[in-house]
Amino acid sequence: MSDLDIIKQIEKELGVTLKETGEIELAFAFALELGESCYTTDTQGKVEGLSCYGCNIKDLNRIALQLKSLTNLTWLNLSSNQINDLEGIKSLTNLTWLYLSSNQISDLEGIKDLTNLVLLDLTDNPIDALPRWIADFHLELKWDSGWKDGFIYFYDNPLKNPPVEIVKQGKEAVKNYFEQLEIQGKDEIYEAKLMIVGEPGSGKTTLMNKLFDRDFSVPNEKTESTVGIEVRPNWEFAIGSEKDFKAHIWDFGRATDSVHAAPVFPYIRLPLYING
Ligand SMILES: Nc1nc2c(ncn2[C@@H]2O[C@H](COP(=O)(O)OP(=O)(O)OP(=O)(O)O)[C@@H](O)[C@H]2O)c(=O)[nH]1
Ligand SMILES: [Mg+2]
Repeated sequence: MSDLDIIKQIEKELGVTLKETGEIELAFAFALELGESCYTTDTQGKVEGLSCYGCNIKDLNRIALQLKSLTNLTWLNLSSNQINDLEGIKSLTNLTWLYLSSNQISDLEGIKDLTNLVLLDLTDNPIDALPRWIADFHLELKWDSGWKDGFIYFYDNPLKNPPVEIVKQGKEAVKNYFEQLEIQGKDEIYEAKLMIVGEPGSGKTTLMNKLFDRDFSVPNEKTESTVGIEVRPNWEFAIGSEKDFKAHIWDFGRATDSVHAAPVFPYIRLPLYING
């Protein structure tokens, strides 16, 4: 079966028309800049580039056999589909450029053996964890989206393990993260800052005292206003897990009410607010 027969099969299976674009540079422009579905052939008429952009592909196995039969295929664009399983491209080891942005990919196992890749675009997928082996993969990791060779692009993925801040620093930092994890293990931190903000005299300090001591009785006489910010650490309470939760309370005083203190909030990491 010729490569063009295979292209026809893919068109039929996906219900799309693929445009012959001639040169790979043109295909690049058509596929990546215009989001077109197209293919490109070499001088022998063998397909070397294929773009099935936005072809509504959920199950890659529908065209896996055809992709495998395109033996000269090095450039593949499957962006803007709903692919979540990469099993269908696992054995396409000739691939050099692979575009998988805007899909439903979270498991990267299918690209592990694609050792000839020079660019892999995984922008805008639901990847929240990277596999350990990615730190030894031959491409550099980049928190970005782009078309420069030498990188795997991860922009717009909800990465937690390792966190985005680590991925932004590149492969060496990711490698270091995994090594530290192996050495030190992982631990959950049940700790937070609790900021009590509100109008002067609205009862912030009283609330803090009550949180620390249930029996604290609300004074009848006028109390002194808080000056600045009073920080009381270690308010502990059970949350039904093996550890108690610990909160460090920040009580904002009259001159540092919510309006005046608002500019400092973004610089205080992970706070909980009570706004009176
Ligand atoms: N009746 C009643 N009085 C309260 C309550 N909470 C606070 N108060 C009284 O309100 C007054 C002000 O309370 P604080 O807790 O000092 O208020 P605050 O928001 O910390 O005030 P600043 O530090 O000046 O901003 C005190 O006289 C308290 O006794 C409450 O729940 N009920
Ligand atoms: Mg106060």
